[in-house]
Amino acid sequence: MDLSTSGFALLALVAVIVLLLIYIAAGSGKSKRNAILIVGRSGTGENKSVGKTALLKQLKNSEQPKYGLLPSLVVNSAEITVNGKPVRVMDVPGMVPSLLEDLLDRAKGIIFMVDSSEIRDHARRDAEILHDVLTQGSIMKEKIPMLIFCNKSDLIASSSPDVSLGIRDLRREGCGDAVKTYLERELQLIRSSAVNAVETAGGTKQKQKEFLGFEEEVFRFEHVPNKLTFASGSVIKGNIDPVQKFMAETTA
Ligand SMILES: Nc1nc2c(ncn2[C@@H]2O[C@H](COP(=O)(O)OP(=O)(O)OP(=O)(O)O)[C@@H](O)[C@H]2O)c(=O)[nH]1
Ligand SMILES: [Mg+2]
Repeated sequence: MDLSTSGFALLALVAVIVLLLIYIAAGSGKSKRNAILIVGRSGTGENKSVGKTALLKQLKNSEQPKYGLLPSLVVNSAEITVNGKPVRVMDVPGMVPSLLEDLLDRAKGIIFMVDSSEIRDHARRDAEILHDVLTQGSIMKEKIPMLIFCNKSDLIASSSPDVSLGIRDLRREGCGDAVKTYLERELQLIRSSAVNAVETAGGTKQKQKEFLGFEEEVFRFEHVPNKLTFASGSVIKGNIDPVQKFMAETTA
């Protein structure tokens, strides 16, 4: 091999390495959906939070800490084995909503938790967070699946009628009907005020945000393109089968 040939070979090798590095860098920059997020409101004072950290602990160790739980201020993350495969699960603290926006890019699936025993008092806050998540551009466009998990079924009184919404017995109607009805009503109201606020502020809709449902129709969950599943359970009672089913389906 003369000098010019070996020089050329060296140059080609350097070019290949550079291209390889660029390819790797570009790949690592892409959003990688590799985690299941647990999302939902936090509580203050008398009001209890929905149970996200409790759920993560249940998934990880099948038990709850002896001395209860404090509100989380950081993201709790754990690797859970689902069908023999490791799955990253992240519990996003309700007290720090700013953490949610970036993490949504990592979501392969979302477990949205509500406290079904307190849905009547907290449906507005629950729905605000749900609205933020569902209208985030990529979550809607990529149709990221979501489980709406109505926790604390152990605390629901046997009859909690709400005549104005046609709810006769929250315990019997459960997550599928009663909680869905509360959230739909609030999402409809939030949706209207969100459009009004944006239009007043600048005349154009926010970037990255999608409109929830159809503009001419009263909001229904059926209008959302994502696959939404509603299920009830109780972390404290170890009744989290719907969560495990959702995780298995989402990561299959
Ligand atoms: N009765 C009952 N209590 C529950 C259940 N799940 C969680 N809890 C309790 O609800 C409280 C709040 O639970 P956390 O897991 O700390 O709530 P969180 O959603 O992580 O709240 P933040 O970290 O503040 O966002 C704790 O006292 C839990 O023990 C349940 O199924 N039933
Ligand atoms: Mg927590």
